[in-house]
Amino acid sequence: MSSQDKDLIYSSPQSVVNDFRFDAQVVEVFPDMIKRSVPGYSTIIETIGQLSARYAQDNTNIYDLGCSLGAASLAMRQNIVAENCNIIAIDNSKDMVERCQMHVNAFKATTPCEVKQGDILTENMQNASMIVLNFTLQFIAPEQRQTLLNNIANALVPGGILVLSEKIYDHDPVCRDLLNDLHHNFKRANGYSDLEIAQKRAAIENVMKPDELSTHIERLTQAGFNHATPWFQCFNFFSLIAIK
Ligand code: GEK
Repeated sequence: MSSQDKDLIYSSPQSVVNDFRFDAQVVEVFPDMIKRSVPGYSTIIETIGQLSARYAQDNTNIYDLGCSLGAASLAMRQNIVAENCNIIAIDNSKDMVERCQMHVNAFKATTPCEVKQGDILTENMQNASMIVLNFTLQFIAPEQRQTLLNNIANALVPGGILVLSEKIYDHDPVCRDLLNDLHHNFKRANGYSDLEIAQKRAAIENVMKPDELSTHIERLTQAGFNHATPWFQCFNFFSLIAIK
């Protein structure tokens, strides 16, 4: 990796730490940032690929909501065995979408992948057998999350699956502090300094609002999913599956 690809955004002291944005500066270092910041990210992406082999149904759409650079879309594209599927990768950041399109263009596959700039809150999803929200719901305003989950459940065909990965807020302060400390140790072990960790936390706290696990399960149940369970946890990072 060249030093240009390394996430150094918060490495020098900033007099004012602005709210985090998915802009061109973040796009440049995103693969390094997410791998060094999110425990289990590679495992989750790989498992999304495996799940697409099992759950993608013939003649349906597959949505990757908040696709960033398209890691989940690419994993699904390599693994889907169902015929005549269409992957739709959506992100509202222009910079992310432009780079995602380049990544998608770089790989050949039989399943088409449409990359589009848009707001997942207004996307008219339909005829879907798999929908991925990989660390995206936490950036949606809390009051809009149930409506989005309802739209997702309505868009899925019977037997369709949602993969929902999120950072989780633990209600118990002792457990919360421990999980936060373990996550910070993970970041330190991956080369982030205490200054970088502190400045990133300040930048993200207004834009990323984690829910409790019980809130996620209640929302999924209310949206009409018949089955919902976490399949992955590392520290305060979870991934859930919900099946209609
Ligand atoms: C991955 N899923 O690598 N509409 C569309 N996109 C949105 C919206 C919205 N309303 N709000 C936020 N985003 C990816 C990682 S990152 C998570 C997802 C992270 C987009 C935002 O622009 C960003 O690209 C993405 O959601 C969240 O598997 O960086 O922690």
